[in-house]
Amino acid sequence: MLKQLNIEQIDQLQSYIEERRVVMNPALIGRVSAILEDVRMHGDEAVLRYTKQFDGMELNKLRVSSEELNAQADLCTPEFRRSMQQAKENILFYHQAQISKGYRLEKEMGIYLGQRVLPLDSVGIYVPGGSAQYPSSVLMNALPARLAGVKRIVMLTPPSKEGSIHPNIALAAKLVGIDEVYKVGGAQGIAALAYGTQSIAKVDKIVGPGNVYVACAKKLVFGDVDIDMIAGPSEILVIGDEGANPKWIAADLLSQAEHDPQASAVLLAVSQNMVDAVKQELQKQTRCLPRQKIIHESLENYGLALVCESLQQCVDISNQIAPEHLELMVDKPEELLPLVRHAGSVFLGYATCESVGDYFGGTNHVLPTGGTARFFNPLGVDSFVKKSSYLHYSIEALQAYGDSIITLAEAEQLQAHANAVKARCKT
Ligand code: HSO
Ligand code: ZN
Repeated sequence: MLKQLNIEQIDQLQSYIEERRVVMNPALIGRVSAILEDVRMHGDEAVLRYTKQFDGMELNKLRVSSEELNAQADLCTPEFRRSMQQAKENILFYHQAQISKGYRLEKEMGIYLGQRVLPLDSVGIYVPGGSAQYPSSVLMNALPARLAGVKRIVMLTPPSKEGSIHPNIALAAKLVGIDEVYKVGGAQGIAALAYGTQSIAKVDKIVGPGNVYVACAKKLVFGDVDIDMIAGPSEILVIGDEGANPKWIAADLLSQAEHDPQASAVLLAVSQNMVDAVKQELQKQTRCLPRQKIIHESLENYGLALVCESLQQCVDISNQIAPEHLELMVDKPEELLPLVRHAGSVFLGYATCESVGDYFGGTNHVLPTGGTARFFNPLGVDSFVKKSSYLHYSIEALQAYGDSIITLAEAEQLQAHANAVKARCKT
């Protein structure tokens, strides 16, 4: 199930990963644009019409009442509630350190200048429906926004078959203090967030994963609002040394393969024995897994193994791939970490399986995929702020430096710019 490549095929490995980036063909773009335009023109009426057409739900209002939210959240088990609470604390602990305050610099003659960091006013979190209900993602998206100081955080999620919202999602919303929740999904939901309707006020930024329609809609509304990123299928790359347990490596590869038939699981090892042992384990463990159909497909498509000459070479290859998640299943992970240049999030040592980070450890699980860890960041507090600069010159300072400003303005033949300085500098 794990295809084995040799070192000469490394370019192939990279294209395997990159070909999984979400592709938007003209037909898809056409369909999604039509929905966006319809919602922009007709508001709630269009949203309700699409909800009937795509979700088979005839709703008369989109907003989830607080009674309904509470009632759904009350259906959760106490264990789930407690675990979510612990995860929330760890996520807050990690992200608190990301809060930045801006800066102010002072110079001679009363000159000062600086940058302020300001929260976005409003953010919409999209939560997909269907089988992939991830309450953990609600925490990962909303908590950094809260820490950034965003006042209005709203949640959109398609109605379930019963016309309600999933209890675990309701509990997650309550835990992060979201009370504005709407039963809307798909491109129509993204349009409502971007342009506003009679019942949903528009937001400044839309975050959260979704199907291809949602991804395409987010791409198309970018510019009218900000978006987080276009999330591709999950990826794990494990670097294992001789001391790593093949059972654990296999378990971790499977943990991401089970997400999606397009998910990718890559093993870089330093011996053929390790690759063979992991392959055996994969077969054994997959037999007992409920999502084995998805796993078979994803390992068939994007399950790869490679034997390298050294750990250094493993890291070099990993840097070329820029995986979303990188596990360093090695004896001295801190020695390898400084060599890692491109990875969304790195998991250090034998015990730290990716699941720790997916749910609990505190680092964010919204990460760049498809090789985009070369230039994109994990979601964080920074994703929910914008910056604004300021500058102050005293008249004395302007008179001291006015000539230089006038020279630069006149070089660009912008006389009015020069005059604005001259008017103040005349004695
Ligand atoms: N590994 C996923 C995050 C997730 N895992 C959510 C479980 N639930 C995205 O990288
Ligand atoms: Zn996961």
